[in-house]
Amino acid sequence: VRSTVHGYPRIGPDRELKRATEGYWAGKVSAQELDTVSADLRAAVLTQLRDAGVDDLPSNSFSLYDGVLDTAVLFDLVPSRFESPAAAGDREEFLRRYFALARGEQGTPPLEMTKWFDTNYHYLVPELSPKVRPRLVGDKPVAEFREALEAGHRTRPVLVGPLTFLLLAKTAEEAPEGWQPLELLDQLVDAYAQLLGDLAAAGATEVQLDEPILATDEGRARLSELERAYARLGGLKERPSLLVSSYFGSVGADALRVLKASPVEAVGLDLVTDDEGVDDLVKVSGLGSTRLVAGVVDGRNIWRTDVPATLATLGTLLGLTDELTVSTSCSLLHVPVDLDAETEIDPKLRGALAFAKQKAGETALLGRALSQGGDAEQAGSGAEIPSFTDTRVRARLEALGPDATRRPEDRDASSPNTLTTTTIGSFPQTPELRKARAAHRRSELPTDEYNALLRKEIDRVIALQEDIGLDVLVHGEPERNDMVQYFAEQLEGYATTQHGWVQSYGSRCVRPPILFGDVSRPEPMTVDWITYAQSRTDKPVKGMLTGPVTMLAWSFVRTDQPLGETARQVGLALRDEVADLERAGIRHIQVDEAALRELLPLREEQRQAYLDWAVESFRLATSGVAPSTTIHTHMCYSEFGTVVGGIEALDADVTSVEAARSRMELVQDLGERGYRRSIGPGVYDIHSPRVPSADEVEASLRLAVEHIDAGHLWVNPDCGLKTRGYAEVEESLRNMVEAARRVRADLS
Ligand code: THG
Ligand code: ZN
Repeated sequence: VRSTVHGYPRIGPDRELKRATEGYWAGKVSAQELDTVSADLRAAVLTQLRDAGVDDLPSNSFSLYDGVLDTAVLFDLVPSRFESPAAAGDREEFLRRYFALARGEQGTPPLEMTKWFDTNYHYLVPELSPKVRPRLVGDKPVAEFREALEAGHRTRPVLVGPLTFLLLAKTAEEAPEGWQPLELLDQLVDAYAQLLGDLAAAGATEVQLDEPILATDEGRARLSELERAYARLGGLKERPSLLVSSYFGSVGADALRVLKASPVEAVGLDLVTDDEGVDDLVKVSGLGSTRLVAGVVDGRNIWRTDVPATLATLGTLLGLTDELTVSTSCSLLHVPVDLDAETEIDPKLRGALAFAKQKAGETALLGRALSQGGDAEQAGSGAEIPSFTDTRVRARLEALGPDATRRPEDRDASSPNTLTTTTIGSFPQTPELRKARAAHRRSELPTDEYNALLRKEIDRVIALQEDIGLDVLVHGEPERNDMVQYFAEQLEGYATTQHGWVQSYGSRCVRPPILFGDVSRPEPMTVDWITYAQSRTDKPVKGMLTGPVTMLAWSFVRTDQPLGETARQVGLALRDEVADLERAGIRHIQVDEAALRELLPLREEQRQAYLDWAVESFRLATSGVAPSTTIHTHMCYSEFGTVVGGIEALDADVTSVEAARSRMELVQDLGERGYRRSIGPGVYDIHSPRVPSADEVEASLRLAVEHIDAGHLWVNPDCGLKTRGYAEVEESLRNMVEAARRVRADLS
C-alpha cells in the first residue's frame, strides 16, 4: 500500500515565499531571485516529503499567488481589461501581468478574491465570457514536473479540475445574459487534453485533477458534465494515468458511480470531513479496479491521526477497492509547515499535534503499517488527545435556562437620532504602532511604555472622531494585531503558536490559534482599553469583541465534541466580557461575526443545523444585557441571500454589513421582510483607497431610506479601517458624516 499527500504548503517553513514576493513587488528582489527562492522552496518540499517516507510526491502545488489564478493563466482565460501573461515577451513582463491579475494595477481592478470552499484560504475568481477561448498557453505544470524529475523525483502533477475551475468562475459583465462559464467545458477539456499529452511526453505517469466542487450541491448536480469531461480525458491515447480527487466533504454515491464507470484510474476521497464517504463506497459495492486514494489523514486540522482507528478504517477500505493508496483528506496547504519549530507549546498539548511535515509522516506510516499486515502496535500509539475539561464551564452551561439566549422582544432598538454615524471598529495601524508592537513582543519595549503609546493612539483616534462629528465612537483597536489571536491569548482552553503560519491569500498569512480545551475567560480582556477610551469623550464608545463563530472559523478547533458545543463555551466566555463592559458603563457593545457566511456548510441539508448553533452561541454572548444596551454586530461580505435568515435570528440591535458593492440590495431585502432591528449598510468600500464624495454617499443613503426608516438606519463604512491610511480615512469619514447630515436635514 503506497502513501501520498494531496498537496503541500508553499510559503516555506519561515514564510520565505512571502518575503520574496513582497520584496519583488517593492522592487527589492529581482525576477531571477524570486524564481530562485521559488525553486529552492519546491525542492525543499520534495526532500521533506521523501524524508517523511511518502511514496508518491505531488508537484505543481506551488504557486506565486494562487493555483486557480495559475490555471486561468495556463489556459489564457484572462479578462480583456488585462494584458495576457501568455503574450509577455520575457519573465519580468510575465510576472508584472500575472501579479496585475492578482493585485490590480493603476486603473485596472484585480480579479475578485473569495474563500476557497469553507476554508480560510482565498482564491482568485476567474471572469469568463464567450470572448475568451481556452487554449494551452503555458507550461508551469510541465516545467515543475521536469524540474523535480531532474532532482530525481517522478512526481504527480496536481491540477485544478476543469469542472471545479468552471463552476468556481464567475460570468464576466461583458457576457450575454444567461451565459454560463460551464459552456466552455468542452473547449477547456480539449486544452487539458493537450496538457496531459505534454505531461506524458515529459515522463509523467500520473496526474491529479482536483474536483472539490463535488463536495457541494452545485457540483453534485453536474454529474453528466463530470462524466463527459472524464470520458474525453480518459479516452486519450497518450496520457498519464488519472487521479480525480475531491475534498472538503463526501461526493455522494451518484458521483462515485460516475467516476467508477469512467476511464479514470484512481479516485481520491475525503474520508475525514464527514462519515458518508465509506457508506457511499459500500453503496456502490466498492470501486473495483479503480484505485482508491483514501484521504484519512486530516489535511486541514492540526491533530495527530488516531493510528489504530485509522488502520481499522483502512482495513475496511481494502475490501472496497483492488488497490489502495493512503493520503491526506485535502492539500496540506491549510496547516502550518512544521511542528518541530514550536518550542513553547505545553508538551502535553504538543504531543497531540501534527503539522504538514508530521502529517506527511503519518500517511507514510499508515501505508507501511498496512503493507506489513497492519499491526497497530508497531505503527505507533493512538493520538491520545489529552482531555482538557473544565467542570466549572460545563456546569455553568448546563445551568443556563432558555432565557439566557433571549432578549426582550419589545426593547426599543431605534437609535438616539436618525442616521446615526459610526465606524466598524479598527482604525489604521500606523507603521510606528506596528514597530512598537514588534519591539514589545521581543521584550525590547517595556510594557508600560508600550501601553502609554497605545493610550496616546486612543486619544488621537477619539479626538479625530469627535472632530469629524461621528456619533458613536470606537477606540480604534491599536492593541490588537489579529483579533482572533488577541482573544485566544487571553482565553483559557486556547494555545497560540510562534511559527504556525498558514497562507490566507497571496503573500498574506495568518497564525490560527489552537482551541484545544474547555474555554473560559479568567479576567476581563478589553474593559481597560474601552473604559479608557470612554473616559476621553462624552460621546458613547463602542466595545469591540469577536463572536463565537468567527473565533472558531479562524482557529484550529478540537474535534472531540460537536462544534456547536465549543461555540457555546466561547459564547459563555464572551458573555462574561459583555457583562463586565456593561457594568463599566459601556452602552454599545459590538460582537463581530465576520465569518458567519464562511463556515456555512457546503451542502444545503446541513445548513440549518449550523445556523442554529451559530445563532445560539451569539445570543448566549449577547443576551445578558439590559434592554437599553445596544448590541451591534458586523459581517464582512456581500452575498447575503444564504444568511439573511441568520442575520434576523442573531437579533442584534444593529447589524453593519458590506453593502457598498452590492448596491444596497440587502437593505431592500430586509425592508421587504419587515426587519425590526437596525441596519448599517456600508456606504462606501474600504477595500479600495478611493475616497467617496459626499454626493455619492448621500445617494446611497437616499436609496436606503426608501426601504428602511431612518431611525433604524445607521451610517458606516463597510468594514474596519485597519488596512487603510489616515489621510484617506479622515476625508472619507468627513464626507460620510456630511452626507448623513444632509439627508437628516431633509428628513426633519
Ligand atoms: N484574521 C484571521 N483570519 C482571517 C482574517 C483575519 N481570515 C479572513 C480574512 N481576515 C483574511 N484576511 C487577512 C488580511 C490580512 C492578513 C491576513 C489575512 C495579514 N497578515 C499578515 C501578513 O501576512 O503579513 C500577518 C499578520 C500577523 O502578524 O498576525 O496581513 O483578520 N485570523
Ligand atoms: Zn468587515
